[in-house]
Amino acid sequence: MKHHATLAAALVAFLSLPALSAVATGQETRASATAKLDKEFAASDANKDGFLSPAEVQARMGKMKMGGGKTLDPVHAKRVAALFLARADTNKDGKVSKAESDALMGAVFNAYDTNHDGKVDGTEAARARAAAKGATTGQATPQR
Ligand SMILES: [Ca+2]
Ligand SMILES: [Ca+2]
Repeated sequence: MKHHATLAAALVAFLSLPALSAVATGQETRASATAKLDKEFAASDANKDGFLSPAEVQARMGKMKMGGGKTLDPVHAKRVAALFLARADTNKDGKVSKAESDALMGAVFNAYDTNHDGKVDGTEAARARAAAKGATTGQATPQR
């Protein structure tokens, strides 16, 4: 199992799959990705305590629109949520703070910004989408 690719892809699926889809021919910068993350975090933090609980992440995953306007089924939503929690919750308190979320987004952004110019362009975004799709269908796409 390709843990790194799967977990990174889970984060991309959580944060920016719709965003990346929208910019298929454009570019995502670190600033624009961060802005989307801020919105996504706020939208996911249902009880507004500043942390994402497993239940909040799972609920958000379950509502997320995937390709073709379909939403994730509960089994996959739970799986992707668990992957996200496992990767993002670095202090292991069972919830994801904004700082933890930001740190993981930065790492994932760097992973997809393969030419390290501070932007994820159309090609890089397409790769990220393919990996995210793999994570949500259970078929992780190898990354290099
Ligand atoms: Ca919360
Ligand atoms: Ca935590």
